[in-house]
Amino acid sequence: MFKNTIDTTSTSAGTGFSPTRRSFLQLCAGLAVTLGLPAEAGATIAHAISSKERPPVIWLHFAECTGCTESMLVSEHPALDKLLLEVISLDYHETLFAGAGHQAEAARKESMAANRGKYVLVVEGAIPTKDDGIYCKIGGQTAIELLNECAKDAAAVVALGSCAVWGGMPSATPNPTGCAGVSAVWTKPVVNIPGCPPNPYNFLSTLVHYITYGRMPDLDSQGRPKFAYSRLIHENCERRPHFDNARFAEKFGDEGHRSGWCLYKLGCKGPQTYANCPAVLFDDAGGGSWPVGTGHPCIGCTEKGIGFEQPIHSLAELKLVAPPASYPRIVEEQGKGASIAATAVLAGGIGLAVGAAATMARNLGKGPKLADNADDDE
Ligand code: FSX
Ligand code: SF4
Ligand code: F3S
Repeated sequence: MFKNTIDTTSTSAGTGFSPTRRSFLQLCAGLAVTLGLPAEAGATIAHAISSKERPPVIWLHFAECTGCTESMLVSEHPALDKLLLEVISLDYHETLFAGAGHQAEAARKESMAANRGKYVLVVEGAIPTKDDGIYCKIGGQTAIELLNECAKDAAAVVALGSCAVWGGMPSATPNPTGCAGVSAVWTKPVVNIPGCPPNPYNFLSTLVHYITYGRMPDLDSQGRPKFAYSRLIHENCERRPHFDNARFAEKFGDEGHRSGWCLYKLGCKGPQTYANCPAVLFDDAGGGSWPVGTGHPCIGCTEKGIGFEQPIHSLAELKLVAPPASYPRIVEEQGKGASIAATAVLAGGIGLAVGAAATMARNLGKGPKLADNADDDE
């Protein structure tokens, strides 16, 4: 039995949380790979989780649907929810707390005072900022006041879910309560883990990195962990070969849709969305357990300005030169190859919509470089 943490010596899954040593080590190796570390780092992670003090966590809820917490609770990997609760010391969480009212608030203040400068603050939900924040109050305090009070002495602040990162669904136009992300109120560094809901595995990997190495993982220019948000969904999508060969579902339920073809023409925002959904999947439900895998276009839930703002069926902007059939020939210099008109005809000829063809024509000749996140790539 390890100090203050998980019993990873068990050889039986049992009825409570008691992972076998083998499954625990497998999970740690998986976390290492997700973090972009060699699988051998799994042993370091396992040792850290098993031997270090669990960091105290204060977990706030503001304007949201609580799907972020829900997605943790129904996750596997194995029993990720329970592992998560064993990896951290969850001192305050409004939806999981048995206590309520003054009792719960007292527990929060007590933990914050006892762990000044050591606790991790997790914020779930957007912060209503209009009219001095009166549209979200807990225990008589506005979300703005609570966030400032709890962030002040935190070792790290994590915004979990698109609501907390950039406002998410509650901030959709016309945004009557002025919902915004944590960074609109708390201007010091914040680790942003967007997604509606965010992938629990990304959250756990971030915490495990913090516990193992004493610091948060490397972040991109939007404060997102690079290990999870450096690549476009379109780069790792299992339907990409269909995109590249101009095989598109045109309507829900048509033959292309039933055959698993690309969902671009149904409005998939994978070409504009940075997230590791197709690589990490959700909840160990097997292959295909992510939106596109189930036949629904990605709505860009991780991306500000796309999720809950762009119409679901609008065509995504293509950030990368694609498909390969339309690349300039290797002997032609980039940017000097096929003419705009010629490439537009070519793109149209392979079945892309007119708007997409024009976008592609603009992009052709630029080479496969990320348009936005290039500076963030490791
Ligand atoms: Fe938002 Fe999370 Fe979407 Fe819901 O709490 S990111 S609406 S899944 O629950 O904040
Ligand atoms: Fe996958 Fe969407 Fe890209 Fe098609 S457009 S390959 S469904 S991410
Ligand atoms: Fe969200 Fe798109 Fe992933 S809708 S969950 S970013 S596939």
